[in-house]
Amino acid sequence: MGKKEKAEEQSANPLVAVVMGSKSDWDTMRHADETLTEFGVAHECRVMSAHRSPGLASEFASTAESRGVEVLIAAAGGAAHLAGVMAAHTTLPVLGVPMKSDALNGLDSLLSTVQMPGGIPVATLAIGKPGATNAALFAVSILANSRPELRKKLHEFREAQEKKIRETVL
Ligand code: RP5
Repeated sequence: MGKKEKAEEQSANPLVAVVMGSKSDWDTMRHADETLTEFGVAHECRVMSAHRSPGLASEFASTAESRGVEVLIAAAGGAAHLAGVMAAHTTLPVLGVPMKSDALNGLDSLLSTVQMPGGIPVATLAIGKPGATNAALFAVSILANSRPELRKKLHEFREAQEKKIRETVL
């Protein structure tokens, strides 16, 4: 199967939805996309904004569960309300990824994403690329609770990661 066909197969009936506030977030969020692809998890990536397209954002989150999505990853920068808005409209787990911003280096995004009021949780990851990668790994970890093949892949991933460190020669 070619790369394009594989990507098409993975975006049919997505288990994970990766949403971001702007196309400018893609360079960071492609790391979440790549990680989910590596684990063979069906997912979709979409741009929507809590502020610029509020109708789309609320509609997307409200219908995610009925479409078979099990985990939402939401990335935004600055006044980063996308993950919170997603969480307000669904009881699916929402993983927030704060984008590094020009003005405050992502501290604004981090605080906007993490400081949710009690009752509407957003699990917030690190700012930028590590957050994007870890959000995908966290999503895999959630899905792996009921999918032994994913649990096995996660163990193999960790083993390979450790092997690489052990074999590092300076
Ligand atoms: C947020 O504003 C986006 O998530 C992005 O991180 C930031 C800047 O967006 P653009 O002005 O580049 O579209 O909504």
